[in-house]
Parts: sequence; structure tokens; C-alpha cells
Amino acid sequence: MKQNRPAVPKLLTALALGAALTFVHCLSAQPAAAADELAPLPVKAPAPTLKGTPNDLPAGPNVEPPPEKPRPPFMAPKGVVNVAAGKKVTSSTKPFTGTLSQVTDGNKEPDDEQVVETRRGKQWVQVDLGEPARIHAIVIWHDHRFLQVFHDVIVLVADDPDFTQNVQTIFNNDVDNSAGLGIGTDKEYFETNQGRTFDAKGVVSRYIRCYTAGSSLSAINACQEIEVYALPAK
Ligand SMILES: [Ca+2]
Ligand SMILES: [Ca+2]
Repeated sequence: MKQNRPAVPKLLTALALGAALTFVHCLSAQPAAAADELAPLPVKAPAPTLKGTPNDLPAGPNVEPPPEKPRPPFMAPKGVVNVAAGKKVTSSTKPFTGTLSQVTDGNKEPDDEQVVETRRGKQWVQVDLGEPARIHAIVIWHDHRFLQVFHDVIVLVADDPDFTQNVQTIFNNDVDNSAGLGIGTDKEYFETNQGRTFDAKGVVSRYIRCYTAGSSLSAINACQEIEVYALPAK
């Protein structure tokens, strides 16, 4: 006797087959591209500070808790290098501790002589890459001798040293716009030996400017190192 198989199981079989094929397609299409093109950012962290943890750490909805372990590596296109190394640094006000060349000298150890300090209020330090580059990550160590939070951290890139041409905001945690550069939506964070990596998403630019307005420990501003991981612009 000829059997009439119900239509529903046939449909289910077709759906299952389709799903399986889609799954196999995803398996074969996805991993190759990601694994070939990205690699952990080749950043070297300095030693952690030996100065201990201050009392009364800042907290609140706009402050990330202090990290308990190193953050996962930032994945960037293979071949990026720190194009800020040894490049010219300028600032809004002359440092009273250290020299501006120390911001790109590669030394970011938590020692007193490795910190470039500028006076209180909103101040900036700026790196000129010398030519435009395709920037994938900017890593900044402000002052990790102490576990502290810097205020109004704003990272901008631009085509000109006066920041009038093609200005783009990479990071801004000035939530009350006290710096007057627009309301930021990023969170404040603690300085550690890991520094802070900002995703620049491949923007092509030449100048990097970093604002701060004091910290949870002091009204003065302090920067140790700025690294800019990039590929050639063309
Ligand atoms: Ca330095
Ligand atoms: Ca503010």
C-alpha cells in the first residue's frame, strides 16, 4: 500500500536542512577574515605603581569601578605601529614638572621624574604626527603613580594644529560640558599601568589633542605618555 507522508514533516525537514546549510556557511565564511586581519595591539604596559591605593576612591554612576584585572587586548589591524613615538608635543600651558618631549619618549614607568605636570584648570597636550595616518587606537597614560580619576578627559583629532579642520571626538567624559566642548557620554575611569586605549576606528588625521581638568587627587594636570597606533594613510 502506498503511504502518504504528511506534509508537515517534509516542511520541517526542509527547514532543518536550510538551517544546517546556513550554519555551515557561517562557519566557513566568518573566522578567516577576522583572524587574518586583526591582532592584539602591540602595546607594552609599564610596571604597576608601588604607592598603594588611596582612601576615598571616587565612585558614582559615571565612574567605572577600578579594574580588578588587565582589560582584554584591543584588537587592531595587523601592522599598526606607534607613530607618535618621538613626535613633537605642544601644550596649552608650559609644564612646571618635566618636559613636553617626555609625552612621546616611550617611558611611562610610575616614577616621579616620568610625569609631565601642568597647572590647574582645563589644559591640553597635543601630538603632531608629522603627516596624516590611519589611526586605529590611541593609548594614554595620564599619571598612574596613584589610583586616580582624571576629569573632563577629551580626546580629539584634527587636520590642523589649531583644531579648526576636520575635528573629530574620539572620547569625551565631560558629562556636564564644563570644558565647553560638548556634552560627553563616556565614563570616568581609573588610571592604571594599563593606560587607557581609545578606539579611533581608522580615522585619518595628523594631530591628537588630549584635554584634562585635574583629577580626583589634585587640581593639576599630569600626563606620562601618548601612543598612537596607526597604519599609513594611503
Ligand atoms: Ca613618557
Ligand atoms: Ca566636567
